[in-house]
Parts: sequence; C-alpha cells; structure tokens
Amino acid sequence: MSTQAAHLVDSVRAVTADEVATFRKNGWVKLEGLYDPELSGELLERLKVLMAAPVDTANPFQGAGVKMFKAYEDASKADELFGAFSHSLGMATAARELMGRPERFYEDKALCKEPSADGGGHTPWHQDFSYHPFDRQGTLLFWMPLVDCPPEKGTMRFLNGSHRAGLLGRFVHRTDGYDILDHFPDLGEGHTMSEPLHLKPGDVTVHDRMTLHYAPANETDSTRWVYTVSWFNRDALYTGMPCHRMDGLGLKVNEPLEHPNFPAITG
Ligand SMILES: O=C(O)CCC(=O)C(=O)O
Repeated sequence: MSTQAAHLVDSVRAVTADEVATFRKNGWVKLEGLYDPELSGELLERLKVLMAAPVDTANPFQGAGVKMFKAYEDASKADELFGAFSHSLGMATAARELMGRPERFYEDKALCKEPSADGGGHTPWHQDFSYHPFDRQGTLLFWMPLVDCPPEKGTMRFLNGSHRAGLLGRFVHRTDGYDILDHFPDLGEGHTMSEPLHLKPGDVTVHDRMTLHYAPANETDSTRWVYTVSWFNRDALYTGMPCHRMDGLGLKVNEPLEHPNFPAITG
C-alpha cells in the first residue's frame, strides 16, 4: 500500500468522551469527520470496480439484488485499502471506546441503495443482533457513506435508547409490510426518533446492534454508496446458530470465536 494510502488509513481520529456518552445513552451516535474524506473517495472508486466484477453467487449476500440495498461483503479481503481501513487500530480503538470493552472485528459490507425510481426500497425497522450467533451483547456497526448523503438519500433513523429494550425478534424477512414497530407499538411512544441526518464523506453513524433503526428509500437519482464495518464482544461465545459468516469455519458451540476471520486488533 502506498504511503499516501497508509496516511489516509491513519486519519481515523479518537472518539470524544461526549460521543461515547451519547452512544451509551442513545444506542447510536454520529461521529463527524471520523476519518479523512479523501479516503472515502478512494474507497468509492475501488468499491465500484469490485462490484462491477462478477460476484460469487453461492454467497446469498454477495451482490444479491435485495430491494433494501445491494450488498457486497468482504471488500476487506478483496482490496488492501479496505482491508487496512476496516482492520485499522483507529477503528478497533473507536469500537472499544464506544462499547467500553475489547471488541473483535466481525465483518465488513457495502450497502448500496438504488434510487426508488429504479426499484430500491426502504430498510424496515429492526435490531441487528438477532441475526448473529453470539451468546452476549456488545456488538456495534460503523455506517459510512462514501458519497454525500442527505436524508432523502436514505440515511438511517434510530429509536433513541432502544438498545435497552431487550431482544424483540426477527421481522425483516416478512413480505407483508408488518414490521417490529407494528408488533410493539409502545416502543415508538417510549423512545424518541432521531432527527433526519445529513452525512458527508468522513462522517459516520455507529449503532449498538440492539438499537432499533431503519433507513428510508433513496429518493435521489443516484446510488447511496455506504460501507459498514462491525465488531463484537471479544468475550462472546459461539451459539452455533446457522449464519453464513460462521458456517463451516470449525467453530465450537460455547467457545470463543477464535478464528483468523475475527481478529482481536490491539496496538
Ligand atoms: O443501510 C441500510 O439501509 C440499513 C443498514 C442497517 O440496517 C445496518 O447496517 O444495520
């Protein structure tokens, strides 16, 4: 990797005490200018190349044309800049500071939402946690637009404080429009909804994967290019729940997820 690229990766700044407090209180936080916007421009060019190439259709999430967004997993394995950024000490440190405990790298995924005029839809209200085989909480996700993202491009909204609401179940698979807030209408009354967000390249939202969130459809005329990196509690034990990320890796139920795919990144 060039010196300039390494310099861009090193641009990840420290999170502040106020940001940590907001994250713990609301279950999410906006981090303005977490890293140099020049890095997002570089990542965007590389992502476009990766996603233009034929994809591994055996992986149901790799480039699958789901309506909420087009997902591309593991750019970190395909491209050294994505690898260096997603696994950087700066990101690992931010994850640890926000969650208040050591974290392990989990996964990276691009989520590209097409304009609604081209068939892109909204991402329904959900919690992420119930889709992953961890025996304990402490997972978080960095959501990083690689292009300017005003609210109408589909930035996420959160229910403040809902990370303490408990595990509420899976709803995203439903095709009848019924979502988690229809099932638990009181939730929407007990928690205020975050304001619409305008994120610029370099800005990030981070959410606890217990926090309820959704993203509206992209009402602009260009793709919402977003890159995400997530982390999980380093003490978590594997539950054995089927998950394409873990299946076939030889992990043992009730044991830590010690595997090169999930490194503990320390300074
Ligand atoms: O990007 C989106 O539309 C939703 C993403 C999301 O729900 C997540 O990353 O947990």
